[in-house]
Amino acid sequence: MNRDKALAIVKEQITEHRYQHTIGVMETAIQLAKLYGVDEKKAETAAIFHDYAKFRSKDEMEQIIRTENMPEDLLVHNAELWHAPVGAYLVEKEVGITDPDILSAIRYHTSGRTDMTLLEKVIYLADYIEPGRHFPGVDEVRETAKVDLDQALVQSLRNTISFLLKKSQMVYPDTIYTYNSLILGGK
Ligand code: DGI
Ligand code: FE
Ligand code: FE
Ligand code: FE
Repeated sequence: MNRDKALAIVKEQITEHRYQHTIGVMETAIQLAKLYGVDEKKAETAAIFHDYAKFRSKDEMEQIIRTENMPEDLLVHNAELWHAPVGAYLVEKEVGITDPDILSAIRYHTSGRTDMTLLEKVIYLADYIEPGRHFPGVDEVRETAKVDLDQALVQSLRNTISFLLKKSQMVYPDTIYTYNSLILGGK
């Protein structure tokens, strides 16, 4: 889809602040795609739509998770996780994007998964390091992202998992599996 059309569609769904984040993710994802040999157009489209469902109500998201047979374990974990798989579903249904690579990059942009594709990794990382992000440790991940995609992912997962641990929040198993699979892959 044409970039301006895609941006106009997503702008209707999210706040101005989230829209600025989306632009940052788009620009970062294109840079990473160039660097790591990923389809730039797919990276652009996945980035633009990655947070499409961010402002849907919990009720609507829960309904979709149940009726579309998404992993039910999502429902006992943090609701922050829901907008990713629900977003992949709604982007296909409402926007008409059918490319499975793009949809899976949206689906796994929050939790990650084992054996992520390069496009999934690019979107996951772009979401974490786009210029509007100011987490502790993000600058280290930005530097690593220029030289080692997997190592940058490991660092971002480590930061996210320890952030959740410090807040005594649950950690979704797929996030741990993602971390483990990257550590294993690096050996
Ligand atoms: O939607 P964004 O804010 O751009 O970013 P995101 O889709 O990566 O959502 C990250 C949020 O999800 C972050 O505030 C942490 C929260 N979260 C809660 N439980 C988990 C989790 N993130 C991961 N990766 N794993 C969890 O178990
Ligand atoms: Fe998100
Ligand atoms: Fe993320
Ligand atoms: Fe995001």
